[in-house]
Amino acid sequence: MTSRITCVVPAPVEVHPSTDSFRITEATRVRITDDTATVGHYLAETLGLTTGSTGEITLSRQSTAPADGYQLTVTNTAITLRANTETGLFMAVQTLRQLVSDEGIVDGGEILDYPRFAHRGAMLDVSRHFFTVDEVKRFIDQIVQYKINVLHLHLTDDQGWRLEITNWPKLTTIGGATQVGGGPGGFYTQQEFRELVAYATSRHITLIPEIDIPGHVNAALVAYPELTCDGVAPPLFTTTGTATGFSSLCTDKEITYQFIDDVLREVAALTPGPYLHIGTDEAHATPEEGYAKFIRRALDMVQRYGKQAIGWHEILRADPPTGTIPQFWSKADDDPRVAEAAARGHKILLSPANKVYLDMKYTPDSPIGYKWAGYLDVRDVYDWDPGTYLQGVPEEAVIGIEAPLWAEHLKHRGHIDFMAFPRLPAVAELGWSPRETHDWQDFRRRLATHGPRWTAQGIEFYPSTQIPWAV
Ligand code: NGO
Repeated sequence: MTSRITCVVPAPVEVHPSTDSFRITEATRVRITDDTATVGHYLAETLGLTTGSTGEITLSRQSTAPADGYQLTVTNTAITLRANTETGLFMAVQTLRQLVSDEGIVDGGEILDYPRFAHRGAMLDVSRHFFTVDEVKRFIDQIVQYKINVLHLHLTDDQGWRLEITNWPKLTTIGGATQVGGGPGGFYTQQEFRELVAYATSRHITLIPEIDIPGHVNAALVAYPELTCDGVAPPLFTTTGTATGFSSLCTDKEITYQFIDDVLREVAALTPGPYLHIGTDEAHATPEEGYAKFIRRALDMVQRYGKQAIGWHEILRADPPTGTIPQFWSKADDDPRVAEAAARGHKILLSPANKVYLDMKYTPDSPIGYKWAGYLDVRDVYDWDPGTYLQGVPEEAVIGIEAPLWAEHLKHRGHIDFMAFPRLPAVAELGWSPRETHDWQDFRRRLATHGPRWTAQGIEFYPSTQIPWAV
């Protein structure tokens, strides 16, 4: 049996296995001090241990690892987690969890670890199919195990508006009433959304809310027909349709700007993180001139409410200021407009559809998913380099990577599991691990040992034939 310390995902910067091993028993305690209490309690809760003023498992806020990195040492008698920040300690806990066997044996050795990219994200679309607060919390607990630190929530689209806006209540009572397939849909009250944000924060996840404008807004137009140019309410949209980008806010009406100002102000106030995502993709029903004017006004609002804007890469059509982050999502590895933006100083967020769109089928036999960007089995998702992938976009310009999970085909949480696992851990490794550790054969060997762990956690993963799963 190979040591679990050689099976960590994402691969750590340095791993030095030893012949020691620590046995966790009912008597094992986590030592809590003032500056490590929060993560210490989380660790104890996760491993089912008690805490005390002494203990064999200790956490320390002094480390030679860079911020958000950590050191982890396991000997026969002690486990030590060291980091300069709480986030670093939290990451150390995630690694430690992977070292514990069912019998409580922790393989010995030393790890030094820190992330390659700052932004390691997953996106969940709660518009096409609605997912409850508990379902999103469950997803958060799944992804933090792989050191994902950003959750982007796609809160609005043609099929449903999922966040309560107090000044525009019909957005949710009417616009949130259904979903793809015509089911009951749903939405988050502001109180529920705050609860989600707090949960994410407690897991060292930055939550990025997305309000997709000026296109992808059919649900809002049903609720408030005054936002259309002809004033006529369209019907609710409960299919995936054949046309994308068929709806648009009317960029010539002043009420449109009152509307987005209210929405962006309320969303900013609910969000402690630095970013607001304003969509901007596939605005095919918005006239070109209206698009640029609209985006610039929206960007001014985002800035006024103290946030930094992210938009799908079409946002570059409006020549936004360099603080705006384009999220690249096409399936080509070359986009001159994105390369120019990087050269001007924009940070780029990478979500190439043919690499990390988790709504794509794995193979032609997959029961759910799209295939417009290709079939993406684990190796397709793993075998590329975000630092060199997009022509003219050097590693320094890349803020990180994000795997979108669009939900046209995700009817329940089992579908989230199936599409995210095992692919999301592959994306997480691209975001976290140094390029030098990148090795498909070694990755499949390590990943194989995680299958039983997912099964124990009730994650209904896809057993890709590319991985030699352990049983
Ligand atoms: C596109 C589109 C989404 C779809 C998704 C499906 C972007 C940024 N806009 O990605 O509305 O849900 O494809 O794969």
